[in-house]
Amino acid sequence: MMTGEIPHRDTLERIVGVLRKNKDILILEHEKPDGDSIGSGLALAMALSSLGKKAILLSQDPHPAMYDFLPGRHLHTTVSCIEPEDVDPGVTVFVDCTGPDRAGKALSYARSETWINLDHHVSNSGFGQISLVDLDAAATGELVFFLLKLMGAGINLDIATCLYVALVTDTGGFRYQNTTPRCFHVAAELIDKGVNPSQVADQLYEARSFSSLMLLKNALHTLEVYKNGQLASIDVTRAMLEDSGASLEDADSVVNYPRSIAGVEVALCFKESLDQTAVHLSLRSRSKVDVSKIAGLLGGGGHPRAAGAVIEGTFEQAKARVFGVLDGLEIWTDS
Ligand SMILES: [Mn+2]
Repeated sequence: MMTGEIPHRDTLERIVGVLRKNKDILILEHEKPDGDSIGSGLALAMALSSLGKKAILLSQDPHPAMYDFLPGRHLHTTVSCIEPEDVDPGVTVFVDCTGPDRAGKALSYARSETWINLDHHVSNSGFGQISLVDLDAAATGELVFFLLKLMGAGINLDIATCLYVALVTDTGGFRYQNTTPRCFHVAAELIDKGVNPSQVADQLYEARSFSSLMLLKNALHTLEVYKNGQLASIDVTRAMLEDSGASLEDADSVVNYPRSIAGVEVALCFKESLDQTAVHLSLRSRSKVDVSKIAGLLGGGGHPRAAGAVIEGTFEQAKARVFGVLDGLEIWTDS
């Protein structure tokens, strides 16, 4: 099966032109990188390396351990391991970043004149000399796939695995509303390259740590529903993290549990920061409510079905503020 036509051919050709002209290429992920940012970044870095480029994939934060199985890790580094002076990129590619600031501390390394913006978030600011923001792309990895095809970079099994992980993670295992025919066509081509879907799923979803389950056990005690069962909320406190020995990244999947309740449209997960000065809010919705707008009201952003915000203050203050905003929305029905 082939994906046939390449979308955004003109923009992608401009990007290929810039990448061809430059030897030193810096690729930036967003803070707290997810499977899409990591998979897209590693795939692009490996492909550029295979074309003789000096590609560095850089992020503010380390990759979560669940992605340790991915190839190409030798091309990735974090800001704590390299100085800005050690990097002299001719071009910088931002993957999966709504704006330059999303790169966090890695932004100060982007000293090239040219920035390329590859993303699929509705809240993308359109930054960069060349910007390709495709809201129909299930993942940024889908855009990297077409870029590599156009560039004539061979998509080997290593690159295919990274792109496949980008697709799987951003679609929640091909379950969310962003799962499109095109996304499946790309996935099929990657499987043709040798990706083993069940092995990848095993690595991503069936290899949890005991401590992450203990964290979930504690968090489930706080599960509550509101608004006639349309809103559900769960808490992850610092104490729960300490008791369970789980990591902050283990808390990322907790929001899926309130979202999985029948009838729930909006799910919230409140995660207390380790210094207890802020709360990280994750928002998810099932099919109707655009949670990126709710996150926007709280100073955050994201996708219609998955968004987030950081709220300063104690746990109680942050929760009160969020519920105050949610109470003011006319999205809840009586039955
Ligand atoms: Mn993404």
